[in-house]
Amino acid sequence: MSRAGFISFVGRPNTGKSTLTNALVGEKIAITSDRPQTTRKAIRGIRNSDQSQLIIVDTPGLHKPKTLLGQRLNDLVQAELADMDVIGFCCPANEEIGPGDKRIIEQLRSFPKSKKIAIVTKTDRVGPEKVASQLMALAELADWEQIVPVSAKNDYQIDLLADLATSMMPESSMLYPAETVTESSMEQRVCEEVRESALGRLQNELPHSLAVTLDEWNGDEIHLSIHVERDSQKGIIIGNKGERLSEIRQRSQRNIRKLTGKPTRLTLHVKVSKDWQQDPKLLGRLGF
Ligand SMILES: Nc1nc2c(ncn2[C@@H]2O[C@H](COP(=O)(O)OP(=O)(O)OP(=O)(O)O)[C@@H](O)[C@H]2O)c(=O)[nH]1
Ligand SMILES: [Mg+2]
Repeated sequence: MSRAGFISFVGRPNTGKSTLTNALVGEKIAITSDRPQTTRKAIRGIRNSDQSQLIIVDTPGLHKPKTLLGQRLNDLVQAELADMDVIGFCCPANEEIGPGDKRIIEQLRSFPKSKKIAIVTKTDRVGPEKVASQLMALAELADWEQIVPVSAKNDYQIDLLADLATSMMPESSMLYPAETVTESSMEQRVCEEVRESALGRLQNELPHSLAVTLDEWNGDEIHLSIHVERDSQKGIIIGNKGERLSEIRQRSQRNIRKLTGKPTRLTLHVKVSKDWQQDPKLLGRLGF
């Protein structure tokens, strides 16, 4: 009998949830960056094998919300967790466990039906003693079924984590067609590629202010809008003589061509959607 079911990764922003999701799926289905709050949707990735299907739900990092968007992202995570077979709490090896982590662990008690495991991420960033002390510190905080150290960067214990999670799944026939890797549409993935390229080139608070929407997809031509919150941010994205926008376009175009397998051409527009993170109407229009 085959096994299939759902595991969701939760944790503070920037703890490596999306990178781990990609490593388990074996393909980039979620964007990643060193800016917190990179993920803004629950993204489903699927790891397929002959006898099992592991559906991985990558979620936005949980944090104290400062905006209506932040509040909606937190609510979205809570809603996702209700249906999980397993919840994997992610905590990086190279950061002290703090109040933010403890608050999330506390919240996990509201989901008694899901099995809980703790995952220590980014073990390549520290020595073995620090990994061991992180494992012990986590063990004190909750009654985990398992605690697993991994490094997505070095492919350390990724297969082991997959086997372990699969063994915790119910017996079930396959839930998706065998070759499916994600539920995200090509349109969503294209928008996310543009946002990832932009995130990599910005500093401070601006990353939070970005959203990307698709205006038109016509054969090999794709037109997208990068939304910012204020007029002053428009200039920053465009850069001196349009240099930054041109870099963002080139980099995302390269990544999108890998996705489509075609000589796709991007056109990017920068738009001001005033204070969209706080505006219920604009949030709705941008898909939140
Ligand atoms: N060295 C190292 N860095 C990692 C590893 N996993 C993730 N990172 C880095 O950590 C940063 C955050 O990774 P993400 O996967 O985007 O983190 P996240 O938890 O999804 O973040 P949010 O979506 O903002 O909640 C990125 O710069 C990654 O490259 C790892 O195993 N080793
Ligand atoms: Mg993420």
